[in-house]
Amino acid sequence: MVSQRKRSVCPHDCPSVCALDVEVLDEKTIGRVYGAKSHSYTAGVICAKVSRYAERVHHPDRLLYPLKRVGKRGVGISEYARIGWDEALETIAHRFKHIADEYGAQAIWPYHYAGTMGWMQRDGLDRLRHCLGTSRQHSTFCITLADAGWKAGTGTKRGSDARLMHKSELVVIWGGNPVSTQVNVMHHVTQAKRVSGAKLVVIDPYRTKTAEKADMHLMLKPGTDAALACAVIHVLLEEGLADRDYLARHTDFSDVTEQHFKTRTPQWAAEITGLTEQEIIEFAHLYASTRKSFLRIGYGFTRSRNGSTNMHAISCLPALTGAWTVEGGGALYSQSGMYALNTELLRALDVPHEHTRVFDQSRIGPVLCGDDKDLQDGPPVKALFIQNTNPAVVAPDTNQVLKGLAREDLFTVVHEQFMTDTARWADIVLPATMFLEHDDMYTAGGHTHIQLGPKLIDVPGECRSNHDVLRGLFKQLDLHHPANDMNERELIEATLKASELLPDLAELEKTGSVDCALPFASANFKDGFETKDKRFHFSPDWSLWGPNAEGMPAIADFWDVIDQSNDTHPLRLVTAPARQFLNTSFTETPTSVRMEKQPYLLIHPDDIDRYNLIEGKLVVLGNALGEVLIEAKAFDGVQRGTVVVESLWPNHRFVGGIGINALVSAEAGKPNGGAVYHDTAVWIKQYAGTVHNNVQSEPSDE
Ligand SMILES: Nc1nc2c(c(=O)[nH]1)N[C@H]1C(S)=C(S)[C@@H](COP(=O)(O)OP(=O)(O)OC[C@H]3O[C@@H](n4cnc5c(=O)[nH]c(N)nc54)[C@H](O)[C@@H]3O)O[C@H]1N2
Ligand SMILES: Nc1nc2c(c(=O)[nH]1)N[C@H]1C(S)=C(S)[C@@H](COP(=O)(O)OP(=O)(O)OC[C@H]3O[C@@H](n4cnc5c(=O)[nH]c(N)nc54)[C@H](O)[C@@H]3O)O[C@H]1N2
Ligand code: SF4
Ligand SMILES: [Mo]
Repeated sequence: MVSQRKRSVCPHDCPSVCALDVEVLDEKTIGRVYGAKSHSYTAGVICAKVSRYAERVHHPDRLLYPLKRVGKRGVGISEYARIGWDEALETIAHRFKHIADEYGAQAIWPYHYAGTMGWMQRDGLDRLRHCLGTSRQHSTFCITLADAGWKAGTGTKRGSDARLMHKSELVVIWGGNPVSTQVNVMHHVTQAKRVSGAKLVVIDPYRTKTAEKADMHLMLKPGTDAALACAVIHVLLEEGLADRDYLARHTDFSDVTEQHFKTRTPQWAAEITGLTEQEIIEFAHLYASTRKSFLRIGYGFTRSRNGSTNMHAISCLPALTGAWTVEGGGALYSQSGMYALNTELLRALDVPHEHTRVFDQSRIGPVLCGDDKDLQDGPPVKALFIQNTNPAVVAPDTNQVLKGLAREDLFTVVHEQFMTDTARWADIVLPATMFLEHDDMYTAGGHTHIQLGPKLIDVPGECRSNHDVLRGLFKQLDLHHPANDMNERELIEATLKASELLPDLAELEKTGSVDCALPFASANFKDGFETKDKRFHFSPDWSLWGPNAEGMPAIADFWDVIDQSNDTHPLRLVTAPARQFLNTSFTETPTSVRMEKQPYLLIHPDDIDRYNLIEGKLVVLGNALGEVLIEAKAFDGVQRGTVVVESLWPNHRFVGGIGINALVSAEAGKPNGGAVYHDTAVWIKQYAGTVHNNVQSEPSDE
């Protein structure tokens, strides 16, 4: 076979959802991966880690056969023996039936997240939950706090088309680090600079690679963004820079709102954010200088106990200047709410399921450890069935998670591509296909296309797709659902057919990608927001967006419920994404690991002196939840009192064997839950032990 370029889609959990051109060398092998030039959002740009995907697909450590554990829990591949699929599925079905008989099916918890964003492979697990009557999952790792905050004002989850950024005169990247986390945004920022002479503002607690490119970097304290937003609103109102007409016609702005913002002065915000009054006023003036201001909003500032309120306060800004009314103006958090995909068949929503309990995904530690409140008077969890996620590393409160996974009476199945920190605890490990080895369909957060990712190469070893594993398991459990009579393609076809306003499979297949963008007037809410009164809400009804709205501010405001630093815990920790990893994916590929080297703590040089630390040596970070050993690196791109660890390194990459989420609380953000990854107060001290080499040798990285 002659090498060919074939169209695909990046399956990873990244808003860019890039259209890919994959070099297919033969039936089994890929070469380099490129961004599709013809795609209007991807525009030929993708991140480096995915361009070298051959390292991941053809990795020597890929799981290729079903395994059963014959040795110790938590250790790794040496403790497993190869088995056949029949034995694997029979064992799982047998144990599930046994557990369901003894404790009820709700003692089984199918657990998943977004290791792949393909609808077929990611969301099919709901069918098992619904048809077997197991416990369900409230997914709270990522978007929950942000969603509630954005919807509180706008009533929906969509925003301005990022492809209009070339018309913007000001781009504000707020709480995101797209150079690392969604590189395509930077392509559109470059267009804005070139075509419209745009200025770039970045708002982030540390000098990220994105902040290095900014005309203005506001380096505020983590969790304080709402104070900055409120002070900007104050300046605009006080100095006559607000679009009063827009406020009157399109929002719920009132005298009470006006009085509220009178008290939110730059001086007030300076104290909370650690910025100077001058910086805040300068930013307010810049924001007011043009309506062609594009807010590209990330997740960073929402991963705090007050995360939803931070998002809501920031989402107020375009209403102040009327930026929504012009092309190149407005804001984008995510477009994912604009696709009217009908998932009833895929997720077996037709099967009654409301009676079963729902666990908070981020509270897997307390759930497995038997927390009464989490268990909701139901049986303990006796079995886990995990797809597309690595909770031993990514979930909050690692000590609790590992304690739970270590339970001798817990039966754990992990369906994975690699022997992750989570898979090491499993009784049965199943080998999973990668995106180039199965069919799937993708929608996006950063743009407006629906895309098809077809199977391009042969399946290695005995890997099976999530969909196929579910089909096999249903059979063994004597369960039936029409979705299991279909292969992925048939299920995609049926799903599209049942969805309004979306193309059919034949149309999708023609180019691999169909743009579902709304006309400008709808996209920028000129014909109304999706609230009841069609107005943007400065005073949201938080109870619409989650059950725990008590105490949330009545009008956009800084909500002081974060884990503030104090005398015993003087530092605030941010656990931002590392550039060469994607969550824990790519922590197995040699080039990514080589480039990231090892876990580091970024800390201000003055704090190194203040806490008598030695740069380049191990320090201990700790709080009531745990302790983490990590090497300190002096870095002046951060305020004193803030420290940053770029993640998500596997636990075994830390000298103490436990990673950064050991310090992150499993407390649920309000009003609807949500993990608080960047909201942690810690103490620090020099490590007195003798271990200095932080990189453990692992065969996978040689
Ligand atoms: N400290 C800290 N913790 C965080 C974050 C942070 O910023 N800081 N970020 C949080 C966020 S935003 C998120 S979304 C979560 C993400 O956490 P995860 O969803 O756990 O992370 P991923 O690495 O994206 O994917 C997990 C696994 O899915 C597997 N996988 C991929 N495709 C397939 C497939 O088709 N089938 C099967 N069976 N498996 C597959 C991959 O091999 C990978 O090991 O982490 C959260 N944790
Ligand atoms: N390379 C790489 N790319 C990724 C990922 C990855 O792990 N690595 N993860 C993927 C996933 S699942 C997601 S959800 C997205 C997330 O991507 P982003 O939207 O970029 O969000 P975060 O991961 O939360 O963090 C981004 C930035 O927010 C900053 N931040 C933290 N706290 C605050 C705060 O209180 N205020 C402000 N203003 N900023 C704050 C952090 O310092 C960081 O630079 O990226 C995706 N892309
Ligand atoms: S930027 Fe995001 S969507 Fe694009 S290739 Fe990289 S990880 Fe995938
Ligand atoms: Mo995420």
